[in-house]
Amino acid sequence: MSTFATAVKRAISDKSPIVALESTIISHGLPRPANLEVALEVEAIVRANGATPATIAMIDGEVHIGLEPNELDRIANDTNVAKASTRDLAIFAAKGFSAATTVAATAQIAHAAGISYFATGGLGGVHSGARESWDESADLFALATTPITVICAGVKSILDVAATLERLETFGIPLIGYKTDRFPGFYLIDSGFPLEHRVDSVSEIVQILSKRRQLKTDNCALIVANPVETEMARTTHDQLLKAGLESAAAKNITGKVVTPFLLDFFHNASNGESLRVNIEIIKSNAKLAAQIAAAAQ
Ligand code: PSU
Ligand code: MN
Repeated sequence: MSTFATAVKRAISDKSPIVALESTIISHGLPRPANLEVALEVEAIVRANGATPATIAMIDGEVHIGLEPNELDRIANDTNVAKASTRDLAIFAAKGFSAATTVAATAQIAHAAGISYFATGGLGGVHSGARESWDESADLFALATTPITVICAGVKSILDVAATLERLETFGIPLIGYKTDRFPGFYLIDSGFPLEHRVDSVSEIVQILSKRRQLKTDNCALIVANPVETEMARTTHDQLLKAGLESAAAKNITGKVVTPFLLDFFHNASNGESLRVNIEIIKSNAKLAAQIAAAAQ
């Protein structure tokens, strides 16, 4: 059912560290041609920090764990690549479609393949207006049921952050800040909400992971929140957020296209600023994920 890239196959047999990477950010989260450049750089960062990258996607109905360069190119440049959450995987597989995987789908595929570390940009969560729309990312439920360590810059600031934090608590998903006491807001260093738990080193994270196994509380994800270093200008951010949400509402954007729409709105309207931050985020999370994976060996 799944095809493993050569390097990933080797890493599995050597029992050397592997970091899973999602592909929705490549095909639906970043504009071309930056998306392919970033995807390649992110893989190089994982390697430079002692782990093997495994970018996950579906190609012609087949799940790929690790992409060869031509496959990464296809995910980045083929406009027919769909967005697959967990529920879409079997349907797309049966139809022979190609699709990028979200955090939810990537986490589940990675776990099934025995991969324990996963880097992404920002997690999906509860959308603003969810009281009426019920729009809540499938990422939350997947993280509640998948044992994996996810390194991210918090949740996208386009979401209802307070509601998302409550849902993470309800689902029992542990959340730790890396060198921060504040929950990061993707484009922003601080989403405005505090974190209960902070760590200041990779070794502390490794210790927590080992305690999770001992206490058998490792049946869900552990989220490591790693804030961006140079955030987006706050005034630009707040203006764009308001305009983006208004535009989505005016255009009746619903369902799985909401997140790509808003990310694209930010990229178009921020003069490259949101793109710069988005790239910094994914690179820095990939680095930290590789360091954790290598240290946990
Ligand atoms: N973070 C990014 N860019 C993205 C995403 C996250 O920096 O494109 C994607 C992830 O794949 C995440 C998805 O799982 O957005 C959430 O989509 P939704 O809100 O429809 O669940
Ligand atoms: Mn949604």
